[in-house]
Amino acid sequence: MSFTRAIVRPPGPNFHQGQTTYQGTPADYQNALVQHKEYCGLLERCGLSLTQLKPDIRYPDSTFVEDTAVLFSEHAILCRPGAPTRLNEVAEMRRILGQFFSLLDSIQAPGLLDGGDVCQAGGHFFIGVSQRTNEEGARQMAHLVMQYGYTSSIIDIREIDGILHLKSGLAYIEDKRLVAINSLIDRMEFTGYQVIPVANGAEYAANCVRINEFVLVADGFPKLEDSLVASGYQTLAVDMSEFQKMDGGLSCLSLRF
Ligand code: CIR
Repeated sequence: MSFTRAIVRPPGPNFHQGQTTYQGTPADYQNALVQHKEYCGLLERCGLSLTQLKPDIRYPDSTFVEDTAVLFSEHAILCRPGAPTRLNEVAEMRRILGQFFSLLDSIQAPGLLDGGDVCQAGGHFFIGVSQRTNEEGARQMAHLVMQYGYTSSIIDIREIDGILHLKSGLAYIEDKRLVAINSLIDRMEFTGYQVIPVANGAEYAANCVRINEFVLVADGFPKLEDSLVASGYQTLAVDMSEFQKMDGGLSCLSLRF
């Protein structure tokens, strides 16, 4: 798949007030801005032109734009985020995406779906049911992609500790290859894919992103980078520590298309 654009939104000064399970030192806004800038620089290095939205202090989690929409081919599906504090992030994204996509589908109540639970693997979608995405939201998503000729499988991650979304523990890096945490690795839905495992304790690294000829990875996980390089990929690493404190991964910081 080749990408030419991405939508990003730098964090606002109240970014640390977003949803998180992390209980350590609060995320640092200035440092987050620096990390976000580096992230944007790497997206540009991958060949993407960026649409930078303004920080929106009404929604402290709105830097995690990926949860508001699922984009594929010429299609855009607006999500219905499962955290009530995030539900209205979608309204502005609808307006922005309207500039690029002529037809916008959307997940309808009582369905709830976060973009972080949707992992496209070529013509197939893995759709997570999580603490944020309910069965109805996953079912609607599966139905919408089916209308466009894609297949899907639904993966319930509610019993898996330590991951917020399906993509917190799973990435598709093209070439029929997935990167996955150990608690997902043996799922029968992944039959036919080569799965690159992420070591216990390094689960955060699983949320990597293939963009054109590169795989973007979180800095500080050399074993995964070594495995990717050994499999023939070129990696680019970025420090994500402030976003990790807010339970956010690499993929969440952009919508790529
Ligand atoms: C949240 O809890 O909604 C945000 N603090 C983090 C969202 C991360 N998004 C993602 O993994 N796709």
